[in-house]
Amino acid sequence: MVRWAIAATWPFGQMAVEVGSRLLASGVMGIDAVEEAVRAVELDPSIDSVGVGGIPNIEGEVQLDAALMRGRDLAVGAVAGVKGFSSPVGIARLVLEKTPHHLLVGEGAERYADAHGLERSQLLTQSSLEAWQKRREQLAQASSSPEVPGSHDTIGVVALDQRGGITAGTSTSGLAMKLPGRVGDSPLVGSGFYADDLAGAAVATGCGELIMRGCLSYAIVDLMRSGASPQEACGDALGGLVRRLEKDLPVRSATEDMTKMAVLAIDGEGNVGAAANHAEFDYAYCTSKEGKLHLVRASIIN
Ligand code: SD4
Repeated sequence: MVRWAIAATWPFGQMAVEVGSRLLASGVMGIDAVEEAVRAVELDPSIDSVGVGGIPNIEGEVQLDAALMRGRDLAVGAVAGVKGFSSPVGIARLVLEKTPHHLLVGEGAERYADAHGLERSQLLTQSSLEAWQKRREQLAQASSSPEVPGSHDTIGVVALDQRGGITAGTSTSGLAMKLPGRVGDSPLVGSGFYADDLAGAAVATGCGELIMRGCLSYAIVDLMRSGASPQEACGDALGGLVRRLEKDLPVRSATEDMTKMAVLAIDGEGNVGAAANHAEFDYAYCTSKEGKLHLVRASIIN
């Protein structure tokens, strides 16, 4: 029997899984393990799509989105469009634990973090500034709206703890060169994340505008509630959205960042599944059964 399990999006999810596995093995609650797992990625300046060193918006400012969901009581804490804090997931945790609300945005979230003694910090690094300058030049040269390569990636973590608790967490700087105030799927319950102890948890990464059209994470958890495995639920939910959108958008075997989507899910037995509409989605996972970190490429949905 699997006592605990954790999975995270993208190769940088390996760091999250390492941190989270240690905590889950020691018996902490899933929400603590997921918060710390997400935070490890947020604080690493070399990861250019999350937290410190994240991709700036079109005006050169880093605006972050993050969330946590506790499957025991479906409680949510989320923040959107937050500037100047290295770990937005920490603010999301405060929202979940200490407010009657679920989502705080922009200045309100920042003032709330100040009031709880979280330190302000500089998010723009030399390399994120240089990447922004380069993208700005590309945009200026292109006649129509160009594809901005390598322009997004969310850390999404799902976990099962030793008490059977299921948690989901996300954090991202969102799309490169987004308009100030643009919010993606990552802090939106049901779109970028969902967790229910009675069914499982899911997180999404990719183009938030498309992910939210399908409320993808909720759709996946709902399929698991009806008996689908995480793998079946991810494939069916993402496949359904792709079928729904494909006559208007190039979402099948997507090659452009603005049409790429990927999802990752876990159930109450620690089974993990994933799906993507492109061939580049890797995810990391570890369970108590083997105690070994795996990095796996998700198969592309057909
Ligand atoms: C967003 N879904 O803000 C996020 C970005 C992302 O892989 O995950 N990209 O739309």
